[in-house]
Amino acid sequence: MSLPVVAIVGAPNVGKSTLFNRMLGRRRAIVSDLPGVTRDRLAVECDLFGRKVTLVDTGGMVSGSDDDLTRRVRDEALKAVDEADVILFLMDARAGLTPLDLEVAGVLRAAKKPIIPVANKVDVPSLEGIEFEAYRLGLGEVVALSAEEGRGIDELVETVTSRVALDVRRVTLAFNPDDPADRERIARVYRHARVVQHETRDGQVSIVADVPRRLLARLGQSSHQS
Ligand SMILES: Nc1nc2c(ncn2[C@@H]2O[C@H](COP(=O)(O)OP(=O)(O)O)[C@@H](O)[C@H]2O)c(=O)[nH]1
Ligand SMILES: [Mg+2]
Repeated sequence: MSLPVVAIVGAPNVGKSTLFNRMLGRRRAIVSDLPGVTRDRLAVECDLFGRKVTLVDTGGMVSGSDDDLTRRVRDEALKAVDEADVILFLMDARAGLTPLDLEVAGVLRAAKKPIIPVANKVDVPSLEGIEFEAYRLGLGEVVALSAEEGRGIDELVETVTSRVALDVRRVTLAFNPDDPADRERIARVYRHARVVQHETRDGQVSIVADVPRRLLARLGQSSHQS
């Protein structure tokens, strides 16, 4: 659970599951023309240009009256804000801003988490510029892409990795390789951090690494900041 969590949030049918699959590079989430077909929140470990994250597709069942729908979408956004380190706020650029988008934006704006507004369904160059409406939300630079056609995905991944990187600390870690608990910690560092330098001296292992903040706490006393 120590990987940074990147959650895809937004109103039904904006293309969250399509983007999720596209970022994973394989068909995992259930995508359908029918709104509300994704039954569960899906969380999958995902390698974004060498940076491992947990990617979350949100948006479970959405049915019932408009009031129910608004409540469910708001609940999903709140959950995502709670769990995620970075939030991809997806909108359908071709539909323009909808009341549901505004609802989600309201929830996200209150959160002190990095938000990347994304305008989806910009399938062809002639549609470029259609994302500008999303700038009205005042959530910062909008990434335009087409999850279905695979346009703009690399740019999005770059933006995500730069935001995730904000939550990384460069630390020097000292371990005793004779201690099984320390050996487990070393393995954890290699799994979840970017190792910059590894030295063994006087029977001690010294590792300089960019470590996600949330992992730091779990490495215990053998870590200290450089
Ligand atoms: N034209 C177009 N359609 C898309 C794009 N991304 C998703 N869709 C379609 O939008 C519908 C809803 O997609 P889905 O991923 O299930 O949306 P979700 O409810 O937000 O998870 C499906 O019919 C998708 O094929 C896109 O980039 N362009
Ligand atoms: Mg879905």
